[in-house]
Amino acid sequence: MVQLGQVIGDLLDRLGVSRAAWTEGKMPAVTPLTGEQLGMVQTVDAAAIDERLDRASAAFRSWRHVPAPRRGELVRLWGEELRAAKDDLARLVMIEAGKIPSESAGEVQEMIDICDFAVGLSRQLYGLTIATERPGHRMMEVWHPLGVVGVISAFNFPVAVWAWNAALALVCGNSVVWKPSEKTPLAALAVQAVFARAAARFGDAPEGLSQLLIGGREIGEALVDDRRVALVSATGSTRMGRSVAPRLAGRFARAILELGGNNGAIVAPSADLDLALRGVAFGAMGTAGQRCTTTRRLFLHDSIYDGFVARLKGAYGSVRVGNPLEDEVLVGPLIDRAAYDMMQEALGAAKAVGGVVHGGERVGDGDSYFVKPALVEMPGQVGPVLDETFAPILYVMRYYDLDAVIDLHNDVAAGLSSAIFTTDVREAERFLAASDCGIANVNLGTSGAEIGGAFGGEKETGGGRESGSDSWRQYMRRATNTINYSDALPLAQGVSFEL
Ligand code: UN1
Repeated sequence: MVQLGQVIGDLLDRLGVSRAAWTEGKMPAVTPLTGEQLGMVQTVDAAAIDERLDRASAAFRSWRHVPAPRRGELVRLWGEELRAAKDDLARLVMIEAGKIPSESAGEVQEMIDICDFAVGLSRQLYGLTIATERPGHRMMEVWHPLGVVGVISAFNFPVAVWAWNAALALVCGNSVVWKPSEKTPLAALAVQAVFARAAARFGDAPEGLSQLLIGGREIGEALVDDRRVALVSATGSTRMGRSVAPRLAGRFARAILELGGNNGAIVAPSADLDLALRGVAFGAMGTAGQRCTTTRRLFLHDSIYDGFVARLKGAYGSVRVGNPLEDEVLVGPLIDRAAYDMMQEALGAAKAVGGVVHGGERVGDGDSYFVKPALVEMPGQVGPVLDETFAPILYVMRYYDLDAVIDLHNDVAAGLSSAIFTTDVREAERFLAASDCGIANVNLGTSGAEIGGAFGGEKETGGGRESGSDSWRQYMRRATNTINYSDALPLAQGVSFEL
């Protein structure tokens, strides 16, 4: 126990976080690896939030005038600093969020990737030139910086999700205020310190360009309700989104919502079953089932059902669960006791409606919550299968007809990620055409998206898109400009207004 505290102290010192920030505050920082308290983090009160939003507004007013490629230079330096700090940051994410080493490193890599993407974007924030119906006129659209961007992030991707938002927001000319999860404040302090190093090297970045607001729910609420914040990008539960969305709509602010997922995968009769097994295993058990893209529902064709379930049971039985500091562990802890309780509740509810549960038991005791991933054979898509439980539970169902199973697949509230395993091109295309999710994959699992595509989902997942493709547009406002370079004044639609 003492050892982990020592490790954290060394890591945070190296990453450039002041001791006071995490030892002299009121909010406990806890590791799910042991339940041990690692520090007491300083939080912000209402007055500090107000003052920081003023600073963020001032930073925006100056940063918006910096040419976009120059703004890209700051993000390029940030990417360099992240590369230098990658190992330390990954270790911190491992200790604070409980991820295994390769997933922790992967998360930091995702930050580096989005920085690279954003640097390229900083020279590609194009608008269109549009044909006009009036002679001697030119019409074009121009993208302008938006304002202060608020980011609310979750414990399960404690650093990457902020970076997806911040890297784009910054090249687009905005300032950023970030409310990290109360479960992962140390990672937030660390990546903010890394960013500060990049800003110092950059030289003339405005003070307050990227700020961290650590504390409870009231901070999220302040961001949502404050008219100085032009856009709030919020990742979390659908319940959270339901409270945030109408408040943002009420003041006509922009929202990017990344809410719950209830991701399904179909294994068709023609599937490469070895590949499908690995895809499903990572999708369902990876990150201890705590990704919004985790595979939660598995539809197996009747012809392969028995054999595939047997192999899955083997994989579930042999996967190493434990402290990610130990070798070969693939499944780390749940984030806390509440997550464990919710998992057990869902398994109980599954049994009550005829589910047959394999696994799901707690491993070890004390203040950390490790569980064997659970495989639940379900008689149908009923009970807890309809809801997201943020834990490693995979509900398995049998199907006979592809169209019917695609309908069933779509018949849940969330619409984030989906997958089919098949070698039949018709089946693959029928699935891609019909899946109602923001992400639909063939022959790979539901999780582990690259940053180059737009990330997000439909229905109760919230509709937002982050990271790649044209997600940047949400962080800018579009102006349509029409310029008359003639000496006449023709009106559109042939309207005449002669004085
Ligand atoms: C999340 O779980 O909140 O596609 C984000 C993935 C990761 C991001 C997940 N790139 O699984």
